[in-house]
Amino acid sequence: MNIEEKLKSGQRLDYKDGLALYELDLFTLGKYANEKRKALYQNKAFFNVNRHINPTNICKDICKFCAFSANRKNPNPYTMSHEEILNILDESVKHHITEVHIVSAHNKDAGLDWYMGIFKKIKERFPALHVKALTAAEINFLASTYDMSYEQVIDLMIENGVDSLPGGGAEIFDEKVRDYICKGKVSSKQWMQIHDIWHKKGRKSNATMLFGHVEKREHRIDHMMRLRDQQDKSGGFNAFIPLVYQRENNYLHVEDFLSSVEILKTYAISRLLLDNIPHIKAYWATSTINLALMAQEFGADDLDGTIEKESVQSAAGAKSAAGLKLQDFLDLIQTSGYVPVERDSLYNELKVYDN
Ligand code: V47
Repeated sequence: MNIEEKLKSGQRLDYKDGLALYELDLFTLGKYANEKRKALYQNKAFFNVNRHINPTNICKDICKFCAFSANRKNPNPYTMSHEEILNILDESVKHHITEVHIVSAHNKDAGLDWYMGIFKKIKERFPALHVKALTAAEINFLASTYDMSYEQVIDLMIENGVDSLPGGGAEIFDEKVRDYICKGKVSSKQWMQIHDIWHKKGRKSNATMLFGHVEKREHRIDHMMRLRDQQDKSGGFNAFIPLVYQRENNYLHVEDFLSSVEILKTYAISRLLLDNIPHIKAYWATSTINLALMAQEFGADDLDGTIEKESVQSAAGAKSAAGLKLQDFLDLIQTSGYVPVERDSLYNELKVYDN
């Protein structure tokens, strides 16, 4: 059976099929991915009104792809005070954000109390705000720094008001590539274990994949297959987010960058392979908003959100530093033929912009 016959048969795809999908031309592949996407969500394009906060850029790890952490290339270390973070949110809630997304570096001086303290204060001041915070890499960092188990850190997070986990820190699971791009950080197994524990607590999380650097197609497919296996066991991933590698101000020397065709193929393949993860997010901060809108025709159904301010990807060249205005976001989605659907962090529909 060739790959198109297998797609038509509705059988579950395997690793080899994933690689074969890359060999299809973009439009054939896109047709199958779009059929799946349309069957699930018709022409809805999901987004949320959110605020990203990156509270510190001081990091004990050196990931070659990272332009955010303070180092020779970015010599401006900072750590926000709790007051600063709360002031930011005072402003953001005026724009009706429903989610705060908090991701930062592995900073020993900030520490466990500092993190748990800010989560608690956010929940006290803004009880309705969904707190999506701490990647598995940060949880691993806190657990090892304070000699705690993952479960102990996770229980503290829940106690202090964290609602869901962002998908960061996954990078590429293949151990060789991972060692090359981010040696010393949370391992692939540990990343999975942390999400497994989180899911077993009845909570939701996301999963990312950083691609377009030194990895090959086979590593992307392997990454997706490992996530699909985990999802079969624990079922708590809401969204898969392929993050397109941004090339500036970092220590990874990449000669060949991905074509838009390869990026769109990767979104489409993720929709077809990850039959058990409901949402595929084209995170516009790394794909550009134009390609994120195109990706809606190639399997993606979500665009992340308005963001307001973003420091991780923009440090490496992405045009996401100031987020996107809600009205611009809506206009872009509508003029590309989709119905913008504002969702909450758990994908409940809050508002459908259908006129
Ligand atoms: O894990 C770092 C990535 C991630 C670069 O869960 C880079 O909804 C591209 O986790 N080029 C953190 N990416 C961001 C993250 C995230 C983002 C959006 C939505 C969600 C979600 C989570 O940023 C890291 C890393 O893979 N990153 N440097 C770079 N040069």
